[in-house]
Amino acid sequence: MCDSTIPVAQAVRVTSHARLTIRTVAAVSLAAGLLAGASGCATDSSTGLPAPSSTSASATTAASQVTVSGTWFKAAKKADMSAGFAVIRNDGTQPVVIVSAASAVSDMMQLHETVADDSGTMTMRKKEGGFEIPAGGELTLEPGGNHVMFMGLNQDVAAGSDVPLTLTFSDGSSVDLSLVAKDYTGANEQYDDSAGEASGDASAGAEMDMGGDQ
Ligand SMILES: [Cu+2]
Repeated sequence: MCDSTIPVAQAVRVTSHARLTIRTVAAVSLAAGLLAGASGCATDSSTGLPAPSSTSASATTAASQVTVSGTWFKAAKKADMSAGFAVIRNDGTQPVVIVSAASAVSDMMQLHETVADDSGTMTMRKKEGGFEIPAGGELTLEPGGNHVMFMGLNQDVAAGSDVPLTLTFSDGSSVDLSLVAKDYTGANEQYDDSAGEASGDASAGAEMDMGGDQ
């Protein structure tokens, strides 16, 4: 009997600010098998890994390596842009990359970075390649920095309400978050859509009507 402890990423901890669940993702059993093989440890289960809690070794997905805290959302009106923020820590031994975001309150979502343009104006733009978080590292999404952009709300989001947000990683795994909406003013960055021209979604600019519905 082999009882060596494979340093499996810890199960995701849930903070007071984040309700977070992990979607079970297929194809983890293969990775788990490789892990078990690498350890040189004969096992008698299908995965060879200590079962985290429920189903087989979801601990090998990017989503299961991260701990999310401090989630919040800038309260805004329907048709306005807004943004979501959090601190995402990678507890795993491999880098993880967030490649996309989705939410029920906005049909168009982007991962944004904020940079200074030639005149010193802070400008936000699509982060090419997504957000990479190194092993043991932390990504802070905050006003004036990296953030998840909601390009146009399809409903009012008042302070105090919860906003669902799903972040998907490059391996296809994802985390479902709940962001509490807060009133916030500041970080009025410009949006520079020209930076995204290589990505092929030039239509984003045409839909960036901030003038309301009159
Ligand atoms: Cu933005």
